[in-house]
Amino acid sequence: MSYAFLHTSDLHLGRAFGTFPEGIRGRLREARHGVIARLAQAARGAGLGDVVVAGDTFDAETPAPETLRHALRAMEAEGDLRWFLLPGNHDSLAATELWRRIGAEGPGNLVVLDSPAPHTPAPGVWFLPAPCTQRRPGRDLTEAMSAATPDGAIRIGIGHGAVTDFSEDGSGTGIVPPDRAQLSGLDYLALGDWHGRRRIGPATWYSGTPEADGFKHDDAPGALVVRIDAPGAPVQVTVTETGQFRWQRLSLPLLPGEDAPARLAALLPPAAGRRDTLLRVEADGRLHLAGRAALEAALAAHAPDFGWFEADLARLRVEVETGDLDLIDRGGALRQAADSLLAEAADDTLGPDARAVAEMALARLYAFVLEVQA
Ligand SMILES: [Mn+2]
Repeated sequence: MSYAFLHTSDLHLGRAFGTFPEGIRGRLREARHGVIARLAQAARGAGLGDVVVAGDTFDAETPAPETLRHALRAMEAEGDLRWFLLPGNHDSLAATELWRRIGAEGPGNLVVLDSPAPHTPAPGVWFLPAPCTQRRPGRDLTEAMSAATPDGAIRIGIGHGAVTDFSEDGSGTGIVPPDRAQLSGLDYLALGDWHGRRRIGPATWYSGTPEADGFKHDDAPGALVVRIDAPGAPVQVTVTETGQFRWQRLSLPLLPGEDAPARLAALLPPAAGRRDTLLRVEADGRLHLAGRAALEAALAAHAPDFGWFEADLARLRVEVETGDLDLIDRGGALRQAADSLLAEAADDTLGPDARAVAEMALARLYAFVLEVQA
């Protein structure tokens, strides 16, 4: 007897991405919906018939009617697969109306694991679900995974929540014991909540979200193909990538005299994937005024390639040589402004914030003058 399935979690369908501009916001939402089809493809590609979503299928307890309906129809369209949904903390059982609608409008190939009672998806195989009863249950719901099953069964725990001391929302200590699989005699424990992929033990994994939603986790998002050859046999877990968008943080340490635009260009991802990349460049170190102006021009030139682009230069200091100010002007109002900004930037009696502002203002003035002269 063997069993295999696709383990995923944290689809967060309907997430609003409210802090992003409208265009990319819509594309990010659409990519989350599209992940249903990509998960189906991943399952089929691995020869699997069952997809288990370990919580947070939906971002909110009351998703927009079209978010819910589109998801249910997309799952229905993958008619050769079965979808098993566990209520997570974002879509907990407290969302009674959501789960009532899913029950009423959901397709026949969708199973809601809304009770901690063991559920058998295949002969000899038992799911031991721990659905979230509310957003913060405040107790270890995975105790239910110790429930008895017939002898010789494959036992698969399905839970959602933080293990020991880390949690996705940073809210403090978790409550799922990291050795839950051992404690409850599980062949595998499928967890959701953490949005990055993470192995907690040989038989315990967070799948992570199949479509990234932030810069926090570096691995390419995917789902887990879980194979159990026999009860008690070591589980085999492989990753299959499912993400559309890449969220990339790029650190750019600089030194005066360096060719900052060339350094930047060498670090940028290949041109082909840029439309589906959200890129955040974080520069630090020091540059001369001319180097900084060149870097800013290069950043502005690359930005439209990307789905979203942000450069953080707050930690990049400016190094000024006397000759640099001659490029602004040899005298007059602009030169006077430049001289006083330079004096302020070097003034030890000022706080670091005030000096940084003076530096940035000087860099702006310099870049502006170059622009006008060009
Ligand atoms: Mn989540």
